[in-house]
Amino acid sequence: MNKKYISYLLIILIIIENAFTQDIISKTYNTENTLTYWTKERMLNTKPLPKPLIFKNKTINNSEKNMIKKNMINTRDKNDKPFAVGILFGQKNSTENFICTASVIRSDDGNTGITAVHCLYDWETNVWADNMNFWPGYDHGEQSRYGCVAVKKVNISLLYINGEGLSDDYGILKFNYNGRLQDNTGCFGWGIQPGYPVEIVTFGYPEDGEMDCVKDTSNLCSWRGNASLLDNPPQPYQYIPLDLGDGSSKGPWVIKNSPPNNLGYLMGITYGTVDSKEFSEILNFTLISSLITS
Ligand SMILES: *[C@@H]1O[C@H](CO)[C@@H](O)[C@H](O)[C@H]1NC(C)=O
Ligand SMILES: *[C@@H]1O[C@H](CO)[C@@H](O)[C@H](O)[C@H]1NC(C)=O
Ligand SMILES: *[C@@H]1O[C@H](CO)[C@@H](O)[C@H](O)[C@H]1NC(C)=O
Ligand SMILES: *[C@@H]1O[C@H](CO)[C@@H](O)[C@H](O)[C@H]1NC(C)=O
Ligand SMILES: *[C@@H]1O[C@H](CO)[C@@H](O)[C@H](O)[C@H]1NC(C)=O
Ligand SMILES: CC(=O)N[C@H]1CO[C@H](CO)[C@@H](O)[C@@H]1O
Repeated sequence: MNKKYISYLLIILIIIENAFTQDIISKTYNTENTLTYWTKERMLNTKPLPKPLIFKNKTINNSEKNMIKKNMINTRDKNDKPFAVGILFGQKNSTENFICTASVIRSDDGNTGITAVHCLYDWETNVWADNMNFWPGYDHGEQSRYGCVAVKKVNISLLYINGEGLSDDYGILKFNYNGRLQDNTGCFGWGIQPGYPVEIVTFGYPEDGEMDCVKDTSNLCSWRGNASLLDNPPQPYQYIPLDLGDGSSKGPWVIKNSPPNNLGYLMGITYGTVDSKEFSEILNFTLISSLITS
């Protein structure tokens, strides 16, 4: 091959590389001091991040409200505590401590989690969260047998930043775990887009809201019922008929969950409340796939 041809080839390769990676930004963390920072006292005194406002220009009309009320159930299996769901502690701007809910999702390397981007990155100030660690199966203010795992890398989509925090609000965590965390905690599959209504279970660590459990941000709570589609501008959302509260924000919405054997598939992430209804975006699995592997 002559030189000119090789440099053409290189340019083409660079363009292809950019086409696949330009929409993703990531940050890598030094995890040395992450675990020692999070003392029990600090953990118990940390507040959840508030949910973002959604539908800034939209109110839900009465016929929609009635549709939302249909399908409501509120049962809870007391054994519903998968290790694949956990609490995420972190710091904003190296000062303000916060908690979010995160979950382990299936990946080739076995050490991948998902939560909302607004737990990881502030699009208004361009500041990354740091000092993050994940406690799989954390409950009653106590760690599970899997303890605490530092977050060593996060990947988020530029679509979230370009959309000023109102779309694509989910990001990928890479855990600093010696081995494959998902083989121990279990994990949620992903990639199935359901029809509606669809039975789901959702999990979180609420400090308020309408879930039937002790709501002090240290208990792993769950709710089962039907999710429906709100096929309306500004974009379609899926919703359930109750307010899950702050702290449960960013928790997983899961279909085909039949414990103890099948954890099921992630199909949503708690995003925001309007009129006592909890909303999730319709997940873009192509985006999730590229956040994990591209
Ligand atoms: C309420 O919203 C639903 C769903 O978007 C729409 O089909 C219906 O026409 C609206 N009703 C009124 C009275 O605006
Ligand atoms: C969910 O919706 C389906 C279809 O409308 C219905 O058959 C089912 O009973 C609902 N499930 C719950 C738990 O309400
Ligand atoms: C972040 O922290 C720095 C230094 O502590 C401070 O100057 C800045 O105002 C903070 N930014 C935000 C958005 O809180
Ligand atoms: C889903 O994500 C992919 C990859 O980032 C993007 O190309 C595509 O436009 C997105 N689809 C929708 C419906 O937003
Ligand atoms: C983040 O994306 C980069 C490339 O875009 C990829 O190499 C890396 O594996 C991804 N990280 C995670 C945590 O999935
Ligand atoms: C039509 C309308 O009400 N637009 C408003 C939507 O919300 C943004 C931000 O809150 C406002 O700036 C617009 O005026």
